[in-house]
Amino acid sequence: MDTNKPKVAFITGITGQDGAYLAEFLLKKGYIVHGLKRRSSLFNTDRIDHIYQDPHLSQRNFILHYGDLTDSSNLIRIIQEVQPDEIYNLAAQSHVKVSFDTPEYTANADGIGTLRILDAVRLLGLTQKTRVYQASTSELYGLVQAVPQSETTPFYPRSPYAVAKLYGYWITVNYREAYNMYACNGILFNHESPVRGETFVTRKITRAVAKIALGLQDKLFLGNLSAQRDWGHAKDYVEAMWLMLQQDKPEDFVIATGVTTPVRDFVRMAFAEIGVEIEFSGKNESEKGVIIDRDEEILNRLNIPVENIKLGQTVVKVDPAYYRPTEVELLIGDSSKAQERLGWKPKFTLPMLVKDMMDSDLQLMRKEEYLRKGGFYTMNYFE
Ligand code: NDP
Ligand code: GDR
Repeated sequence: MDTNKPKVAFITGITGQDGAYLAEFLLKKGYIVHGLKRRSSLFNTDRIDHIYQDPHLSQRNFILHYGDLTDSSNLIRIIQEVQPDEIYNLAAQSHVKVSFDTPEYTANADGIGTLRILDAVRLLGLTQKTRVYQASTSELYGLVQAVPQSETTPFYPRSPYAVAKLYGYWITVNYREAYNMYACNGILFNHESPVRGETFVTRKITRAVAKIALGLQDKLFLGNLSAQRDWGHAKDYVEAMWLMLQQDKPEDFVIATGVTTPVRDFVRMAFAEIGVEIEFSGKNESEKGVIIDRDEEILNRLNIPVENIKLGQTVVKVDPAYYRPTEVELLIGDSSKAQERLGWKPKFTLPMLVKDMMDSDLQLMRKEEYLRKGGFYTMNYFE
């Protein structure tokens, strides 16, 4: 192999949280990055606009292709054209709650979609050239069998999403064993960032806290506050994906921080970032979070009007509409194999992650506040 030639990567799910961080990471390493993007009636490239390159440039190292994980011929054509050294299969219907509403589509995209990628590599005779990373998940563990969860902990998926990902996991193992492919699963625990999808719980919380601070919202409705998650930062986790494809032999790895936290405490931490203390009382559906203290020095420093933070105000309520028919109550990962073999360890702690997300959402909501105040916020195109 010509060692001076830049490596070529193909990322599915490039418009998502991880796709965006990974694309940036690989470009910095000198890769030529190709990405799969779905056609959408509105622009869906917000997260990668900063690295977008004009297609009219004669030389580009960042190239997007229209496609979909449910479309085999499209995937085969792109992979044939791109001849990637590495494929990162990150595309998925990734919302656990939504998978209960769209189980068949989720199985198609997340389960069979993985097969389509692996089989395209096989059909094109690329098994000895192209390495494949599969975005597997801690949701595979589901109903707690043992903690902390490691590569040897039995799976017990608890949602159509997790069941689809279970297929993706095993078909990756099977193609590795059957066709001697370099294919591996990263069993990643929850990872978040300022560009996390807005309907996942952490981002829903940081956006709402920022809006409450600026008087743009008065309450946040959540589901199960007792669920515990092992939350890391996406920036750290995409590095682990890359490391998994740089080894002598393909293996599966758990990527996690080893610290677990209830949703309720994430809420407390997000409010603490703006100098607000929350107390929770009540149980299950009647549980609520009330402001019991505020630090005016922090509020002033952040330029948050004190009158927006009312002592005794209920800011968090439970809405059972956000409960899942079957829930995953406790996730805590043991990433010692990755630490030993890949030399990977997370740089971000949970407090650092919460601060990063809160800083970013406060800035974002200030923009929204400015637009609202200026009368630019709602434009009715149809009047
Ligand atoms: P996101 O939901 O942010 O991104 C998902 C990406 O997949 C988007 O680019 C989306 O496109 C694309 N996509 C969805 N359906 C299809 C389809 N049918 N064909 C092609 N593209 C599609 O997810 P994350 O970045 O957070 O996660 C990346 C991967 O890692 C996912 O597979 C997820 O299941 C898995 N994972 C995530 C974890 C996490 O905590 N973030 C933990 C463990 C695993 P569009 O922008 O058009 O919607
Ligand atoms: P998860 O993430 O299901 O773990 O899947 P999510 O942030 O959606 O939920 C985490 C926990 O919070 C509870 N919860 C709520 N969740 C959402 N979305 N909205 C709420 O209002 C709410 N209230 C409480 C949930 O019940 C759950 O227990 C994520 C996704 O990124 C998957 O793709 C990935 O595989 C796993 O993480 C690891």
